[in-house]
Parts: sequence; structure tokens; C-alpha cells
Amino acid sequence: MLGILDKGQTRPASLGSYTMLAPRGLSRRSVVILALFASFIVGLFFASSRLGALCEDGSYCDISSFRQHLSLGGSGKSASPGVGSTVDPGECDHFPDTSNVLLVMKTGASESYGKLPNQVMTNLQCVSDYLFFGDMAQEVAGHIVHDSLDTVIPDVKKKNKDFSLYHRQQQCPTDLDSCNKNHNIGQEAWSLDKYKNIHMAEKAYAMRPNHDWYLFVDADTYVVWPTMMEWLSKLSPKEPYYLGSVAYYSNFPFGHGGSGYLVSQAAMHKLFHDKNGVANRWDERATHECCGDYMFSLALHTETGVSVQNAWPTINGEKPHTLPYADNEWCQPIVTMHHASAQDVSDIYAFEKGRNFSYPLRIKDLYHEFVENQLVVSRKDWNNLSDDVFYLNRSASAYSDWELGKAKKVGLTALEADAHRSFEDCRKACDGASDCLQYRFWNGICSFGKTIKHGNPTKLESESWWRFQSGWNIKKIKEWVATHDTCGPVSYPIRS
Ligand SMILES: *[C@@H]1O[C@H](CO)[C@@H](O)[C@H](O)[C@H]1NC(C)=O
Ligand SMILES: *[C@@H]1O[C@H](CO)[C@@H](O)[C@H](O)[C@H]1NC(C)=O
Ligand SMILES: CC(=O)N[C@H]1CO[C@H](CO)[C@@H](O)[C@@H]1O
Repeated sequence: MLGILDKGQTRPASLGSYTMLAPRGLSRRSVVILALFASFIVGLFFASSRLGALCEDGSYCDISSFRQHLSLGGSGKSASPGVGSTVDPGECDHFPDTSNVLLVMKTGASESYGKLPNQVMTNLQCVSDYLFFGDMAQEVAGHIVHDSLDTVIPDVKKKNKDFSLYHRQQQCPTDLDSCNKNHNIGQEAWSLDKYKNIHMAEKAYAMRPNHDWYLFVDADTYVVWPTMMEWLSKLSPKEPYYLGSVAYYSNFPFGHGGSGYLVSQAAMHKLFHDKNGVANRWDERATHECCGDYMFSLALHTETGVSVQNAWPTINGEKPHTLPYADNEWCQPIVTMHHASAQDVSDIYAFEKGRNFSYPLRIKDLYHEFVENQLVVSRKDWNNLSDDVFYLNRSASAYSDWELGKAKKVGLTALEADAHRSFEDCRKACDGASDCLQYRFWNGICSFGKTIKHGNPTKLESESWWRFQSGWNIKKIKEWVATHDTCGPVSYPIRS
């Protein structure tokens, strides 16, 4: 008791004064110490319960993931960053609550260092929960990448040259770039990739069994979260959904992986709940099939009967400079883009932030932000992707069946008949055709584009015959935009 008396109270004058003084002493130091102790206990309790929650759903129970979890807004009930976050205050103010979606991002060890840190620093800052899967266990700038292939049947991995990259990576005694330098890494990474998709879905579901939606994307996919969350709020995860941009392999439909695909809780539950080794049933088959996104569709359909539903162009494989800006897409909402470089991801995120993460983001919004001010009358060594109608002289070069198939052969106007002669003739023909907005000249082919596309620089060829040149009819494009720019209420794909 003495210890907590005020300095001047070392000698209790009397029992009476002591009992009078004691409460005063307690109300100062003792209260401070008790309060400190109590908050320490509460803090411990809180921390262990959060750790417990993390461990239960199969995640890592170490301190770094606990800290990461806190900084991502805990279990994601709030979009605002938590204590200890490196996210700027206010960054997530207008960002939607994404806590019912698990983002599963696929990468490979040869690209993960180049792509993941940029995603984490931009578009994933305010996302509540995500997992990275690759072809090797890694820690990239403090973020865990899980090996999706460690559970592939050992016999399939053995003596299979698809796995040579996998084994080499694990034995690499220096940085991976050096180990991969003298190999055809693009081809090797592609061959290994097809084994990942079903395994990473199975692992993600085991680690996080309770999300409403599972969104599978690549490391170069941009996700438009505000628009996607609005769309998903209209669909029930209790229905077995598998939504994507449909592609076909041997006539079998699947959701294109780079565009991303969404799988509802009900579909994931049918595929994986209370089952063992679902992914392993497909390992052998993958050795003689083409791709992982196709394998996932095949597995899901075979095991559950659920088929992909087409959500294109909302789920999209292009990005602002390669998207066609066309009648049927202009007003549509967009929630994914593919082949997004680190700069694309950073730029599109800055654009979204600048509009306070408002929704919907329509395809036309990307045109106005990224393309409109870049269009010029013509560009040399540039492919504007115009390929709707071709004009060519079939005896002037060795044209492919595809090119000959696109060529207009009958009923040519005088301008069209001359279009193949030069870039200038091609321009005149396009100017004279009411539906031609842009054109490209290359290999003696004049091609018209009836939609707006920006495109890419091309290799500088020494022979002028092989140099690309592209042109835009700015006046007609402006008129087209003006007549299409008013959109009605937004229409999301797939109705429940
Ligand atoms: C974004 O929100 C802030 C307030 O939070 C407001 O001042 C600003 O004008 C908004 N910007 C846009 C483009 O809506
Ligand atoms: C087509 O190409 C051939 C071979 O180069 C040439 O002789 C002919 O004049 C060309 N025709 C036209 C219409 O350009
Ligand atoms: C990306 C793309 O569409 N590239 C095409 C550009 O045009 C040339 C010539 O027609 C085609 O060969 C490319 O495939």
C-alpha cells in the first residue's frame, strides 16, 4: 500500500488520516497503472482473437500476416485502412466494401517481382482480402505467394518437361532472372501454367471457404472494383455462377483466364466442399491439354454441371489502347482489363481515384480519358488494328486465306479500287466511305476500321512495303462519338 502513497505520505499520521488519504492515492497512480494493465490485457485478448480468426480459416498464423491483415482493414468489414497501415489516410474513403469477394491472383515466379508490388501499391490497397498463387513459394516485397503446384501428383511432375522450369526455380542459387536468362522462359512459363488453375481454386477455397465470390485473375489483370461490386450486388452467390469472357477450346466453352472469371460460393461449394483431391483428378489430363482456364471449366462442368456464362464485354481481355470503341460496347460497364502493364494499372487506378471510385465505369469513359486526346491524322510504324474490310491486289504479294477472305472483291467504287496503291489512296477511300472511321496500310493492304481503336507501335521495317502506317478520320470519329455519347441507364450482364 505504501508504494502507492503520495511522496509526502510516508508516515500515516493516524489511521483516520491514512484511510482518508489512501483513496486519494489510489485515484492517481493506482488508477493509471491499473488502466495501463487493463489495456494491455484487452490488447492481448484482441490480438489473440484476431490471430485465432486468421488461423481458423487456414491462413498463416504469423505476425506479419496479422499485421498485413490489420492494415488491410481487418476482416474487411470497413474499407478504411486500419492501424499501422501504410495506405494514405483518405485513400479508401470512396472505395467500396469488397469483403465478400476473395481475389485470387495467379502469377509465376519469373514475373511476380515485376508485377505484384505495383498491384499491391495501387489497385489492391483498399481490397480486403486477396491471395497470390504462383509456381513457387515466394515472399515478394513482404507478400506471400503460394505454390499452387506443390500438390500436383508426383508422377505427373516427374520426367515431364513442362516442369523443368518448376524444378530449376527451386534449385536456383541466385536471383531467378539470372537462372532463367538462358532459357525460353516465356514458353516454359506457359507450359507450366496449365497445371495451376484447379489447384489454386482448391487451395483458395480451403483457406477461405466463406466468401460469396471468388474472382480469379492474372497478375496483369486490372479489376474495376467499384463497378464490379455494384454488379455483384445484383447477383445471388447462392446460385452456382461461373462468369467470364467466353472462349472455346475444342468446341468447349471456358472463361478466358486473363480477362478473369468469377465463381460464386454455391459453385465453389459444389466443386470442393467435403471432397478430397479434386484437383489431382485433372493433373494427368492437363499434360495433354492446352490451358489452365480451359481445364478449370472442364473440371467444374464435369464435377458439378455448371457451365460458363458470357459476361463480355464487362469482363474484358483488352485495355484502353486496344479496346474497340464500337456501337455494342460503348455504353457497357467494364470490370476487368487484361495485358495491363504496371504503368496501365497505375494509370487506370489514378483515373478511378480521381473520379472518387464512382460507378459504373463504362467503356466510353476509358476512351475519353486515355484515347481521345491521342488520336492524330496519321502515324507511321503504327498498327491501329483496323481490320474490318481489306482492299488488296491479289497478285501483288502472297496473301493468306484470312487476308483474302477479308478482301472486298465485287462492287468496288473507283476510290476503293485504288485503295491498295498507297497510304494516301487508302485515306481517300476511307474518307469517301460513310462507315470507315480509320484505316491502316501495310503489305499492299488497305484496311478499313469501322470502330475506333488506338493500337500499338510496330517494328521499324527497312522495306517500306512492310512498314505499318495508320490513320484516323478525326472529323467522322468526333461525329460518331457525339451521336453515341448519351447512354441510358447502365445494363449489367447476366440477370438472376
Ligand atoms: C471527390 O470527393 C471529394 C470529397 O470527398 C470532393 O471534394 C471532390 O469534388 C470529388 N471529386 C469528384 C470528381 O467527384
Ligand atoms: C496488281 O499487281 C500486279 C503484279 O504486281 C500488277 O501487274 C498489276 O498492275 C496490279 N494491278 C493493280 C490494279 O494494281
Ligand atoms: C493485334 C493485331 O490485330 N495484329 C494484326 C495487325 O495487322 C496485321 C496485318 O493485317 C495482322 O497480321 C496482325 O495480326
